[in-house]
Amino acid sequence: MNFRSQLKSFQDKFEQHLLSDLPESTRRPARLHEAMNYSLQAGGKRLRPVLVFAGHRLFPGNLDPMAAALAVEIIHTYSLIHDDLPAMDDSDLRRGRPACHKAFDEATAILAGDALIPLAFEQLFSAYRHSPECGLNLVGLLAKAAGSERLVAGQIEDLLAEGEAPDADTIRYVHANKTSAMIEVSLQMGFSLGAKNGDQELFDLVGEAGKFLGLAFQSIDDLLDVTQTTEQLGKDASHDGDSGKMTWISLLGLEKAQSLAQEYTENAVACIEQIGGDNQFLLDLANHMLRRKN
Ligand code: GRG
Repeated sequence: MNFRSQLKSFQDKFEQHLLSDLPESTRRPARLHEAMNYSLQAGGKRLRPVLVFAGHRLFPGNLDPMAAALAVEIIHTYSLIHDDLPAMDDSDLRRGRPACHKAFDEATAILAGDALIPLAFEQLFSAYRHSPECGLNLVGLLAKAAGSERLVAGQIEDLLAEGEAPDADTIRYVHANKTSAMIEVSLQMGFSLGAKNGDQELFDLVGEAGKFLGLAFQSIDDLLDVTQTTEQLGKDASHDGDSGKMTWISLLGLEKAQSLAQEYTENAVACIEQIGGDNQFLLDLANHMLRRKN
């Protein structure tokens, strides 16, 4: 299967499970489940689930990575819902449609995000309870990546830096945590469900690949914010400049920010080559991410 067909096949399989494995919108309290499903089923690139599958594919094992893929996308979706709130990034548009707090209301959006967090861990519990050592390991990895020293750390430093003069240390910290944390852990969770689960050196290398992929992804996200339209992005364009965000572009300018994205991708590719295994899909994905337009 070529890269594009494989990517589509991963995305399609994931969408099917998202429809069948999660609480239905009609289940009481319906407004809450409706809001959770509204945001979860709004499409999106499903990059993090694809990374779980790609991480698993490196050295495949017997455990199904689907629940891990659902768990990371559920956490990612909660973070988007909360990020869009007026108290944070104040965005009206997400994944090509009104943000959750616009389609419902702020209180419902906060609660939908809140309810998604335990739902992610419940997925891991249900799917991997018969392999408790592996299941607990995944719970720990995801909890740490989503916690106060990674995802939430990146988010608060990003908010605190708004309007400040850009500096490289802050930008790197924010990107490494707000963006790379979830990308890293997606690859590592997939890898941990595979045959080389106990290999610490490989696990660290997989994390390193994820870190660079995340740094590249965020640099490109910042470039797209200034080069693409709202329609192309499915979220508000020129948002970073409007809200005084610290980005590589504000520090280095467009051209240098573009070279940095290229450099991070090359670093990711070097790690992925060193990992070995069935790494062709992940290599292709790294290059695909560099060329993305939304
Ligand atoms: C609220 C704790 C908390 C964290 C929010 C996700 C996030 C952190 C902020 C959103 C803004 C942003 C630029 C985050 C960096 C990560 C990122 C680029 C998220 C968007 O991910 P995509 O492009 O979105 O993969 P889709 O919709 O395709 O899933």
